Amino acid sequence: MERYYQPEIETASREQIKAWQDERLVKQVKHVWDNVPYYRAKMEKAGVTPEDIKGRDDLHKLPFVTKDDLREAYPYGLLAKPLADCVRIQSTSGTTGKRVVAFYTQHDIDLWEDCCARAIVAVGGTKEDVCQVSYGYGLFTGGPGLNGGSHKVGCLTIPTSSGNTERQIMFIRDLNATILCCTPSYAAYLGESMKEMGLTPDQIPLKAGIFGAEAWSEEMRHDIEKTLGIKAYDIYGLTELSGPGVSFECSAQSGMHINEDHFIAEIIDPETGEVLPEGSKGELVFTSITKEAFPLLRYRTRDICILSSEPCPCGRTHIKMSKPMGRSDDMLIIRGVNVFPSQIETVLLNNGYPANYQIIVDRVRNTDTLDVQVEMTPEMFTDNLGEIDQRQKTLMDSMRAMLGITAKVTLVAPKSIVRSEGKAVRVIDKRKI
Ligand code: DLL
Repeated sequence: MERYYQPEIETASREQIKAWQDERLVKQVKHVWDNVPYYRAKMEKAGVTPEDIKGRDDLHKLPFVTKDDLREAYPYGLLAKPLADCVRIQSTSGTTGKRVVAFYTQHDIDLWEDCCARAIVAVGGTKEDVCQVSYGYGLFTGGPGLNGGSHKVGCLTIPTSSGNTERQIMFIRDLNATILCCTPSYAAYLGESMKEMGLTPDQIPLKAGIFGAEAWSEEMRHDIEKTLGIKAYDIYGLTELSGPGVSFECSAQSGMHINEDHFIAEIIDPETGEVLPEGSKGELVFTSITKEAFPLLRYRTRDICILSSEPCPCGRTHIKMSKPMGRSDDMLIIRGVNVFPSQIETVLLNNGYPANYQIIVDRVRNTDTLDVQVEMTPEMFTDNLGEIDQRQKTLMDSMRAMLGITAKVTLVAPKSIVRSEGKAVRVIDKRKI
């Protein structure tokens, strides 16, 4: 029997969901108009006032918000509540050096954790379960979000955070973890490590996994399910909207239900901004209708996907989104961490290198690798290998500080990276996802 965390919401009629969205949107637009001068200016420029927005059918009248707006308004420009009412920030990389900082009131955190709790119950989680949260804790939303959701469900929560594979496996086995939350690539890696230790799926107590923060294929799902002996479910979200739990998979494992009582989803043509009919492939745009501290109206996620309101056998009535099929910008997700080529470029320029570089991304044994090849200037070029080695180390340290993950940096001879006739080919992504 399908179980729900908030049945009256998760199985509400479409009319009820629309009524919630209409009412909450009107309130939200007034909230940002009254409290966020940046928004008011944007709306005035677009010629819209709160009176023009009577419900979700008027949503298209509002201007889009993009990552550029977040950068421009950094850090407090989009804050809609006094700082004294905020209790937390979470953060992720922005398009250049500036990070995205999202603020939360206690109420925002409460609703976010409800969304994560819905995801845990959807995979069969109850208070009898032991939930190991192996997403990173800290500024990244994965750990804190699922941790909060797991508490709400009443699971025994193991906050291992990411890394230290031996310890992860020890806790899974010794504490009989039944639900694992981490990135799909880390789940695959844990699976392989356990297989190498000679563990068969029936010796692993896990029964379900909640994996997201990066793209993963159906093949990868089958591999993970086989090695760990579990059902593997997808979860989607982004820091700007709260974090994981914007949408989540149910027992049907075919698309993720968007928590429509908190987020209104639209699909647009990334080139023209035109709203596309249901079933079209396009860029996902979200409006957060319940967030107090950091509400975003028509936020362009850059994720490409398809929406469907086909009835779902699980009984949930909220619309489903497909797995993201790519992005309409150049953001890469490496080991679950968002990386923009422009961040790498900034590090190079700050360290006195010309912007002749190539980023090579691959997936080796289910783990993403990031190699950056950087051309030296003729003045830097030397046959002193020790000096080159030192330069590479310095660059790797700066990259780690900027990106939050380790990149392998290789310095190459001047003019050795092939010049392209058109746009420079900065990124070679060899991963087959
Ligand atoms: O990745 C939040 C999250 C944490 C989601 C844990 C799921 C689990 P950000 O770091 O802000 O937030 O990155 C957001 O990651 O726009 C997508 O491009 C990508 N992404 C997130 N979930 C998925 C997924 C978290 N299930 C960006 N499949 C988003 C594919 C995903 N891509």
